[in-house]
Amino acid sequence: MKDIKVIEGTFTDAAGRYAIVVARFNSFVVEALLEGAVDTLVRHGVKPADITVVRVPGAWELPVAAKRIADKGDVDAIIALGAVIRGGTAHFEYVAGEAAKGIAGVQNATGVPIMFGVLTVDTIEQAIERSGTKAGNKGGEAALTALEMVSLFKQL
Ligand code: INI
Repeated sequence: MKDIKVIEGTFTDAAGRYAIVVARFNSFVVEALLEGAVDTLVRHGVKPADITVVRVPGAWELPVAAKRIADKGDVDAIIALGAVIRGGTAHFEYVAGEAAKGIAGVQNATGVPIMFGVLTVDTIEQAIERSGTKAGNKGGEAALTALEMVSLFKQL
């Protein structure tokens, strides 16, 4: 990489304002994702006063709430957290698909980085594994990505 200019984010440049949008649906899993996200931000030096938690009913409502927050212009990154767990009908496909598409759309439309911390899993066991047990905590991982993006955007 000699003589090549590389711009990248770090995890040590904590200053920034973060909103965490949290779906209430499947709350036993999603609250664990929220704990992981807050813990990761605070342990990397983000001030609690710079973190705002916004609750919405379900993953379906994450994009529109994220859009409203992004449009206000007072946060540097948004972390969207939810859990969509497959049931016996096609409902899962609609909710998971629109949450993903919607969040991507808001991120691209507003330029505010929005982390996709939404579990889309087949079983409750898979959700539990990803919310603080054997597959880690996807809320914490989303928060790390947010830190990196805020740090990166300060340089771009
Ligand atoms: N919302 C979720 O966050 N996860 C789910 O698994 C889920 N399922 O399976 O139904 C879910 N549905 C609710 C949805 O997000 C909306 O809140 C609801 O349809 C009202 O708009």
